Formats: sequence, C-alpha cells, structure tokens
Amino acid sequence: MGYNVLITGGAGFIGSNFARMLVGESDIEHIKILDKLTYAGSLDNLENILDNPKIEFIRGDIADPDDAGRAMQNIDWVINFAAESHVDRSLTDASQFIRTNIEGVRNLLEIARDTKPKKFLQISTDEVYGPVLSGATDETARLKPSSPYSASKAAADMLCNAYLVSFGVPVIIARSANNYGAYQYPEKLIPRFVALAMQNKELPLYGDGRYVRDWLFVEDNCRALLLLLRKGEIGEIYNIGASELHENIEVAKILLDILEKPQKLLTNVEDRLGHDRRYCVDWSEIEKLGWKPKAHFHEQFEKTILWYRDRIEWWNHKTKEAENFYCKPSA
Ligand code: NAD
Ligand code: TDX
Repeated sequence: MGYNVLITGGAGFIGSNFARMLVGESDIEHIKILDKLTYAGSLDNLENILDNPKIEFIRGDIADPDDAGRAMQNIDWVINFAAESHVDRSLTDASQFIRTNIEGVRNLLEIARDTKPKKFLQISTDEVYGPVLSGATDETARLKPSSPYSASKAAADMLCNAYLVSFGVPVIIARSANNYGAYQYPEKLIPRFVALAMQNKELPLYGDGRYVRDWLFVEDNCRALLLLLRKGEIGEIYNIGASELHENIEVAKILLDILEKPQKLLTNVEDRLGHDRRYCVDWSEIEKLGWKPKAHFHEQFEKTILWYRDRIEWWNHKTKEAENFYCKPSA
C-alpha cells in the first residue's frame, strides 16, 4: 500500500510542478488536488497529468469546512500550497490573503485534528523573516514580515506551531526562497518580464532594481518538499534556498540577452511599498537530510525563459489579466 496525498493549491505554480513530480513516485498511490482555481490557478498547469489514474482533482476552498473536510478523508500526507501569493496584490487589498492564508490554514489544521494525517507540510516562505541585509537567516530567526502577504504567511506558521503543541497535529514548515520555472503566473517578475519583452514593451524594475532574491529552481524545491514528507522531523522548520543571489536588474539583463531584446527596454519605476531589499536563508538543516539544489542557475534560467517565450500565445490571456491588475490606479 502506498501513500495517499492531498495537495492543496495544486493547480498553481509550485503545486502543479509538485504534482507532476509526485505522479512518477512508485510509493504514491493516490493524489488528491484541492484547488479553488482563483485567477492564479488553472487546469492548464496540470496538462499531461490530469488524466493520470493516480490523480483526482477537486475544485474547492481550503477555508470551506465541507470542501476541505471531504478532501482530507483518508490522507497520509497533506501538503498545503494553497495561498494568495502575490505581494503586490496584498498591498492593494489584503482581505483575501487573510481569508485564505490564515483562515484557510486554521480550517485545514482543525480538520487534521480529526482526520489525523501522518504529516502536514505547510508551505511558507523566506519572506516571513523580512529583509536580510547581510548574511543568512536560519530557522530560529525572529519573524518580521513587511507586507500583508508575508504577515499572513507568518501568522499561518504561528497557527501551525499552536496546533502542533496544543493538539499534536504533525506539522512541518518549509520556508522556500523565490522559485523560478515553468507554469508561474505572469504577474511575477520572470514570466511577466518575458511576456513584456516579447511584446517589445518596457520592463518595469521597481526602485533602483538592486533588490536581491535567492533564485531556486522549482524542481529542486519540489524534491526538497518531498524529502520533508519522507524524512522531515515533525515540529521542525526547514529553510529551502539555492544560494543563487542575484539583483533584479541582473536577472532582467540576462533575460533580455536570452530573448535577444535590447537592454533599453529596462525602465526604473516607482518602488513597491515596503520592498524587502534582500532575502537569504541558511538551508543547512535540510542539507543535513541529504538535499542540495541540482540546477545550474544559468542553464535552468535560460530553459525557463525559452519555455515562456515559446508559449506566449498560450499564456496570453493570463498575461492580459496580470497587466490589467498592474494598470489599475491603486495597483
Ligand atoms: P500560485 O499563486 O501560483 O498558486 C496558488 C494556488 O492556490 C492557485 O492554484 C490557487 O487557485 C490556489 N488557491 C488560492 N486560494 C485558494 C483557496 N482558498 N482554496 C484552495 N485553493 C486556493 O502560488 P505559488 O507561487 O505556486 O506558491 C505556492 C505556495 O508557495 C504559496 O503558499 C506561497 O506562499 C509559497 N511560496 C511561493 C514561492 C514562489 O517563489 N512562488 C516562494 C516561497 C513560498
Ligand atoms: O514587475 C516587477 N518588477 C520588479 O522589479 C515585479 C513583478 C517584481 N519586481 C521585483 C520585486 C522583487 O524584488 O522583482 C522581485 C521579485 O518579485 P516577485 O516576482 O513579485 O516575487 P517576490 O515579491 O520576491 O515574492 C515571491 O517569492 C516569495 C513570491 O511571489 C512569493 O509568493 C514568495 O513567498
């Protein structure tokens, strides 16, 4: 008998990559995907795996007790990717972030008290630590989120700890760095910039463009998360990073070179409110479990850019929705 897994938010960027990896694992018997299909989720992201006999897709809301209650029956491992994930949108209207990222997690944890999964992996983010101006933060660092998005993720982490301590829900928390790879919604830096560059439009770099992110290939992140389900210690927090620190301007210049577009498309625009200067996590705890990123940044980054370039028509309606968001006066 293999494992029965629930992936919430499995029609989004990282969740769909994780589901694609999981179907190939011989000890995985059944994979339920619970996803509300918000603007960011799409069955397109599950192309080639939706008809796999291991997969069952359920459209539903993690904050709804009935939807989540049904989905969590007979589950060994819960992995919660479902979230409102875009910092810029949280600065325009945080209400849905509170509902999904906090109330949704509380609902899942409450249900887990009854359904008793063997592991509950909460997908958090390096953004909960706030800016890390030098060095790297380990898992014991204090939380100092700067945006409504990261505050909602930090609150979820606190709830996870409370349900572990008070009720014994077997929680593990993963705090990943910025992921890049296929199927990311084009509101985020990399797919947004490919879509704009392909239309010969300006690429808006917030502020001076010298903000630093650690770029982690999504498939490396997914391997780390599966390892945590298999070997992670209940009650622990694991940072997941790649130590690939790059300024946004550098990332944008490489992207333009790959697409053979002129550097003059780069333009500095008004900064994001509360913009965190730099993130950098110390990921030695998960390294001790036997994980390391495999991707070579320049190689995988190029493949990612070309993946978006070659699908821009298919991606078009998502790009239009994302740019409409940015065009709103308050955005
Ligand atoms: P995404 O926005 O691409 O996907 C989120 C998915 O969740 C979508 O399919 C959406 O439909 C679904 N969803 C939203 N609200 C829901 C609800 N109430 N009920 C059920 N489903 C709902 O996000 P992503 O980039 O794949 O991020 C996944 C997780 O990883 C998030 O928790 C995010 O905070 C975290 N994370 C992301 C990154 C990154 O670089 N993308 C880095 C660190 C952590
Ligand atoms: O148009 C843009 N111009 C720009 O300069 C956009 C969309 C972004 N940026 C900057 C802001 C950030 O410094 O690029 C950097 C990356 O921005 P995003 O792609 O929005 O990602 P970020 O804010 O770093 O958050 C991401 O990583 C951590 C995910 O969206 C989060 O869900 C995750 O928790």
